Amino acid sequence: MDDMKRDLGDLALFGGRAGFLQPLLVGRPNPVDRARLFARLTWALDNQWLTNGGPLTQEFEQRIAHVAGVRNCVATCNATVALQLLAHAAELTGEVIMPALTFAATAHAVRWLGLEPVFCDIDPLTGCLDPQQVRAALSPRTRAVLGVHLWGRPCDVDGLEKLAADAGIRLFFDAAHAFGSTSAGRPIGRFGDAEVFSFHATKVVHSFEGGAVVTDDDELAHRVRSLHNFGIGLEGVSSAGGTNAKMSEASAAMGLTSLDTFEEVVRHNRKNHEHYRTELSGVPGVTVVGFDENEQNNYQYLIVEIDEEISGLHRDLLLDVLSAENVVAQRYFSPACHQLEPYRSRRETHLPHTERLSARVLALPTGSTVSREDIRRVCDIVRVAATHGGELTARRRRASPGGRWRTPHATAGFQQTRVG
Ligand code: T4K
Repeated sequence: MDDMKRDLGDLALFGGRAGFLQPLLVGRPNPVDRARLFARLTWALDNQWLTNGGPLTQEFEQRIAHVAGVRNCVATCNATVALQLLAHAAELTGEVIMPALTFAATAHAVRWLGLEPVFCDIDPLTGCLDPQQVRAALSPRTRAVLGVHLWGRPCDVDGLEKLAADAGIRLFFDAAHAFGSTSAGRPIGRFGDAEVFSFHATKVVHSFEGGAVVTDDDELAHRVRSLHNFGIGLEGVSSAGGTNAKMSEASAAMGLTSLDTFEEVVRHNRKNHEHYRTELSGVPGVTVVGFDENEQNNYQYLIVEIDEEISGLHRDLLLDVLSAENVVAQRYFSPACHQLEPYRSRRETHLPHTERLSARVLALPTGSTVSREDIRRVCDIVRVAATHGGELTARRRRASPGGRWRTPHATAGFQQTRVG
């Protein structure tokens, strides 16, 4: 008998054999060439310069700046702190307008500094900030707009740049997802006053943990560089002081090694995206979120949108179905930030487009460790669940009347514990 799933009874949720023996996770780090990584680490150890702007970090910064098409790159220990450095460097006070459909880090970074995130609705077609909605959200306290290139899809950068210029406010982009993406053929990294990349382990290029501020504003870059190193080098008295947000040479060694295979990883991700589209075409109520074919994208997130009205299947129930099969999907991003504490109880905010999309999206596994066969199996599961969505929902309701679908933390139990 083959392993194809054809009916509800084949699903692990209803007693069938799990589709995967080993967990298949969203966010698995893309493997790197270990010999190259170890050679770089050995070189750093021999060089006896392990952090504080060492040669590997400088090389990493140059290569990132090159891809982003900018003059300046300051590598940092993560993207969250990079966003904070920018806010400090720009001496922001008051309100920062941003989308709610993003990872909590975008909002938390700003709030941690005593600034007020003001959540604004998105363009339902791109999932990114809608300049018209931003205009409506401007107040006398607005000092900046922080756009997010969601899943690597670019914001309306021209619309936001015009708005920021008209309003006389700063414009920054959280480009955590968008390394290597373009907008109208121009690389992400050069828009607004500055942009921030993440090189977290789950990202298309990673340095274990890491981030970077990229900008063509030399003065801003100088301030960020000083602030990320305790404020050393800032002329006069800076109200911001400074912090320690430097990238280490070990992280830079990983970042450089990861960059070496960046194009290969993107090619693999792109193929994965095509496989998902082919496998899921015609499955009722399931749409693979697409990318503009005329632009470059890193395809690091594979997002599906589940329309419950068509499939009879709620996104959260699909998450449970997949979890029972050992497929760990992620709700990127749900709840949206304005539905999360500490924001929810501070200000009542209704963002209809954000709420609608947030309730429907699910990230499925991709990356260079995910094969075509893995995708075929994941899509079998999704197909069975969506084509029998109504019946599946009814069976689940009977099994747990009034129950919530969601498993509390999808990754719990999938980390390895090292002993000895
Ligand atoms: N802005 C935006 C728009 C962002 O998406 C992020 C981060 C940031 C800013 C802040 O960037 P950093 O300060 O982190 O540089 C993960 C990542 O930790 C986070 O970096 C990322 N965005 C976010 C979208 O995803 P969680 O809470 O989902 O992490 P976790 O531990 O549940 O892992 C996610 C998946 O990856 C799981 O399936 C497990 C898998 N995984 C994870 C790690 C760390 C692995 O297989 N191996 C690993 O080493 O946030």
